Amino acid sequence: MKKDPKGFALIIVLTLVTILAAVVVEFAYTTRVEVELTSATRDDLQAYALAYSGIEIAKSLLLSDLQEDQEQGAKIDFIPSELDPTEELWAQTQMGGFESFPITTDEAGEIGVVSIKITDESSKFYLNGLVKTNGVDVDTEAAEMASRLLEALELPPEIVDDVIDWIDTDDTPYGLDSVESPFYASLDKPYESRDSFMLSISELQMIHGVDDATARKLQGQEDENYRKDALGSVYLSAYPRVDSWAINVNTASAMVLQSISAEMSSSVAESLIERREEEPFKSVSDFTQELANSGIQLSGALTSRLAVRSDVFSVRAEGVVHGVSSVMEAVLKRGTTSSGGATSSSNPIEILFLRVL
Ligand SMILES: [Ca+2]
Ligand SMILES: [Ca+2]
Repeated sequence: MKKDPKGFALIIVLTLVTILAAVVVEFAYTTRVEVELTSATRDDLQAYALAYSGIEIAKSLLLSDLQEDQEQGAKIDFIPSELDPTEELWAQTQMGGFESFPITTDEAGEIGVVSIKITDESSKFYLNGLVKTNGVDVDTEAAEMASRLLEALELPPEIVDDVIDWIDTDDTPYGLDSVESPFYASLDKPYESRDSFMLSISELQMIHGVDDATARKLQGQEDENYRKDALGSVYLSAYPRVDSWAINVNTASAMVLQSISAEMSSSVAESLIERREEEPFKSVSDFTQELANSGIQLSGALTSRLAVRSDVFSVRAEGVVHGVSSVMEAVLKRGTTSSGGATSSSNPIEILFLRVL
């Protein structure tokens, strides 16, 4: 039988069409996946950019607040009472009144939302301050304050020694029961001790003597002011990384105020908070005078740990684009007002820490 060349050609054409169809289907599928991937990447990038702008928004809020305070000649900084939330601009984000900014473009409408929350780190005890910035010397004044804070929280004060060893650069235990690297190396899942300043208070959970319940207490999870995004703790901060740190007595919680003196009972601390809600402390001597009225005298070294302004803040910024979220955390240090009332530095807001979650 003679072969039919037309039939043969048909078979070839049909085969080609089938192959082409398969290629087209594959191509269409790949293209669709790529388009989806591209828009997901685009949303991701935009969310990241929005989160970063959130940090910038926080910087400008803190800066304009500083300028406003300087124009008014104010030497104090405080969280306003709920009756007057317009008093301090930065505190509005803390109170949840001014935290979400929709970002829009002229043509496309809303492209996303950035939310920011600012937390006053100067209201907390500076835990890295247990060790001076040379990484070796223990600040004994700070260690006493930390012990008092732990007592106020009904936690064993020996934890302070373990935190010191976690931070200090040497390998010699500071306390009778505190531990150094060999202990952490001997764990089932061994790790190294930090032997440097903590980046975040959440590191506490890795330290000897701090179990889950203790960590929760130290972070203030039972405290009404606790927010999971507050860089780790209501009472403790890992910043500002300078030896000349101070606690803002106008914003510190009752627990933190109790770290100032052994004679500071919770009731004295509460009365100080009542006093500042009526009228914030205008100066540290205004505060120590009020303490003296309760029969409490402070040493000069302790007094130098107190301030009536805040200069360290943490910021959590979240950008959301089409359900894709990007979160950034930063710690910002604001230029402090010198005694002359002028801002001390040419870079009035400094980023001490920044991380993408
Ligand atoms: Ca040590
Ligand atoms: Ca050490």
